[in-house]
Amino acid sequence: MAHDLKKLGMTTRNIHTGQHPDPATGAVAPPIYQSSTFAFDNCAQGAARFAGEDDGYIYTRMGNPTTARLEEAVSHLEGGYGGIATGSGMAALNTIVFGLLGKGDHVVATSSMYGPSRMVFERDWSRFGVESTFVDTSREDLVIEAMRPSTKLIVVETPANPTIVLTDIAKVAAIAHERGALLAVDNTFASPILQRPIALGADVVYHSMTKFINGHTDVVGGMVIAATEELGTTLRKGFAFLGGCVDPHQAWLALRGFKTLALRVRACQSNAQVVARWLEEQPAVEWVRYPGLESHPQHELSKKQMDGPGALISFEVKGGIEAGAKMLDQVELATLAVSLGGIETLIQHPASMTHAAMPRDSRVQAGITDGLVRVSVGCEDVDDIIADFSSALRL
Ligand code: LCS
Repeated sequence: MAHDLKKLGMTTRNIHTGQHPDPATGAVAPPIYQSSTFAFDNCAQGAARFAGEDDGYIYTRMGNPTTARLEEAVSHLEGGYGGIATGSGMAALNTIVFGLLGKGDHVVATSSMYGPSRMVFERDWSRFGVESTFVDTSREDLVIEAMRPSTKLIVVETPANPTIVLTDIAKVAAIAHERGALLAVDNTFASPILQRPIALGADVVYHSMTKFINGHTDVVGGMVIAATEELGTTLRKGFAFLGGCVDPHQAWLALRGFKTLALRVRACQSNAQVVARWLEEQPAVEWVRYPGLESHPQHELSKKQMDGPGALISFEVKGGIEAGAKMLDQVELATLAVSLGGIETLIQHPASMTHAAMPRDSRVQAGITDGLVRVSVGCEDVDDIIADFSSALRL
């Protein structure tokens, strides 16, 4: 089945990948292998597994049958060699850095990315000799200027959190490869339903699975997908020692959520398009950034690189942060909470929340203004979302 799936549509593939009946019992829903360790038939078999000569399971930090289904499913949609499920999106990013970089290596990354993803380079990986430069990766001239002979990795988040700025993946992949570097893309905001970076030239894709992949605001997890077997093997070796594995029950929940990824993403996206257009017409709103609007500076790139503009919108209420905070305090249907990509509408203020750990100067330079509000549009009836925002803006 897995072989033929590649020829089918995205929704069909999403529903069926990783979902084969359990070979032992025929169970249609996958079993949860809630076991930390797996018995060997004899010493020779145990030794063969440790030597990589036998594919069987050893220990859940290294691999688990429930988790493997999720890894197979996500990497299938991403078009990658194999997935590595991690305990969080941060663990996914750190698995990549831990597996690929060392002292003296340099990273070029998107200046407007999830705050902790940036801060872990500036505050933590720098202590281990990994250097980093953050630039607006939507500008190829700035990416080229930032490259050094020691640059081993470019990390791009597109659409970026929370500015919704897009980076041209194919162009940045070419810049990386011409200079002997690799490209990693955070595909959390788009999900593989809307964007498949490996097909555009990325070497590694990663996710906060906490978001669209799981989609129900009840799991924290991450995923790393390598484009090639060689890279996948290197990353998995590092991952086994870094130790950021996901619990099998969490993996099972994420796999259950994943089955409806295409349905959820398209439903959230169609609401987001309506909400973004409505926001743009409101006199109380200063500006709106959403790739599905003609006013987005990279509207054309979104059509070229993505199969849809997604469900994340950023905007600013006239009157800056005070006016924005007033709106956030007044919403009733939308939930004032960080995170995104669930079936419910979430709204938050990055400068004081998700990106608060970044120094203000870096935030402003990255385009994360004090008044920016980010909304992750959910699957509710769109008229109800608009009614909620309308009354919150009026109060
Ligand atoms: N990458 C992106 C684009 C993210 O938005 C996040 C989390 C991460 C990686 C890290 O994933 P985690 O470890 O949380 O699973 N973004 C969050 C946000 O915008 N609000 O709360 C978390």
